[in-house]
Amino acid sequence: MAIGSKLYHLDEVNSTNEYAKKIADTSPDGTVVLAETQTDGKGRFNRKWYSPRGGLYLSVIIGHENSSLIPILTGVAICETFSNYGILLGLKWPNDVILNEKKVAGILTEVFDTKIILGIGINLNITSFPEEIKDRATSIFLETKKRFDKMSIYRTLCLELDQHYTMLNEKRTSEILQKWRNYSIIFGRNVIVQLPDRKIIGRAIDIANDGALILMLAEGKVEKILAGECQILKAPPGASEL
Ligand code: BT5
Repeated sequence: MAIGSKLYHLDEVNSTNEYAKKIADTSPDGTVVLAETQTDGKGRFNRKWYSPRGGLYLSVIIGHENSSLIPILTGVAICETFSNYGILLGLKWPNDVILNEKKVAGILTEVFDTKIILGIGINLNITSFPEEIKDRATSIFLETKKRFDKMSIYRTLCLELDQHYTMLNEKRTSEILQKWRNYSIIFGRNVIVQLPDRKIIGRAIDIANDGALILMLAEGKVEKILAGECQILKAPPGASEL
């Protein structure tokens, strides 16, 4: 079933991902939960996602497949959605969508029973951010001074998600990865990656077929990172921020 052919459009909810989990086993794949605002929007690792009115918050219920490329194809679908409106977004591994060096959208994929719950938060018409995140977060409105029709963006996003999900099912992963590379803002930049047990510093050089980040380390060794948290370093390696 096409993504978005069944839609639960809520005014307020704790988290669209949580709501989607409740209806997952009785809903067809492609079902979307969309909310105007979330009272307990979630980021990764139990972090909070600031979700005032004006943003676009949705979760898609999808059949469980190899999930590692879902965040990758979702990032591409978000970028392609906005390029239809003349806005060039960028991608930072693994799940950040960036506009003018700040985070404008985030992706949270959760495996739930036999399904994947794909959560997407896009800061669309948000006019301000709390003090704690205002240096790192921005909205489409703040950067372009234009307000966009939420449902029109939503419909374009569903089409893009559907198209890229079909590509994944048809095993056209190299096309998805190539698009991701084209939108990436991290290649050639020095990054610090937080792993559960340590930090790695290196230069981001590519993403692998499974969506892993490939880093070139100072010693010349190449390291593949399957999951982690990546921050772009402004100072050169060896400087104090490290
Ligand atoms: C993410 O987490 O980027 C995933 C965000 C997914 C949100 C969607 S909304 C619909 C669905 N339902 C949910 O409950 N969640 C999903 P992470 O990489 O952990 O980023 C979270 C961090 O980004 C926070 O710790 C803050 O520092 C920052 N942050 C919080 N709210 C933000 C916002 N609206 N825009 C930009 N940055 C934000």
